[in-house]
Amino acid sequence: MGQPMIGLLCAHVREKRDQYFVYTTYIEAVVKAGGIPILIPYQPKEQVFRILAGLDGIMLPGGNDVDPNRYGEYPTVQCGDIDPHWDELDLWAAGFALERNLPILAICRGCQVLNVALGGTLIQDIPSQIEGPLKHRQEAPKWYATHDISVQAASLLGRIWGTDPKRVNSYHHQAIAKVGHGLRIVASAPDGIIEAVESTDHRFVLGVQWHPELMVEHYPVAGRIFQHFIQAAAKS
Ligand SMILES: [Mn+2]
Repeated sequence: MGQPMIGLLCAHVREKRDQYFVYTTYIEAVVKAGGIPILIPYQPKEQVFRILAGLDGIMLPGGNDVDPNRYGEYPTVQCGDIDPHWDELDLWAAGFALERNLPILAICRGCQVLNVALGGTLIQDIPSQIEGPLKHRQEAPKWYATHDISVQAASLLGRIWGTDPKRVNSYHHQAIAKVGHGLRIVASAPDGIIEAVESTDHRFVLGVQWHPELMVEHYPVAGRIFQHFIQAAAKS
């Protein structure tokens, strides 16, 4: 069994930066866990599928807001930047991986994309839509864990992360509202915000709302997410 090849979907904000990119922290976390990262930029769908057909798992990284039109809503005034091509790329990849039962690790925006790919909806802006929210867009250092999550014991995440209250970092103003088909909530913040979901129908489909790739240097538990993901991909 060789090292698994992991597709990382490139960010793309055409209006702001004329580039496709994946932050180094995601790439380094995959490499450190024993995976081979393959960066995938926007291009015609058949070509994206052809690349994905040779891979063992995909990672959906963090980033912009998903276009609310993708889940049947118009953008509210608090909705942030959206990029239609980036949404297309991520949703194509998520759909492909779900159909082929390829392991998916979905982080922050990725977790939201995964939910939308399965017919779920999003809270477009936590501070204006939720009563008494915590600060989910922290201004502490990026690696620093600021709010607790409670994790379901009998779950993939429970086995990886443990169920003792463990803090996570938080860089999101959106979150899952209606949970997508075949997903279940496996972690929540004290204010009720959904912090992780996983598929009940797949080998390894995990979405986390925090950023474990930014925590790995300081919190060993964060690295376990990548190790388990890479182990699952190695069996593809
Ligand atoms: Mn949070």
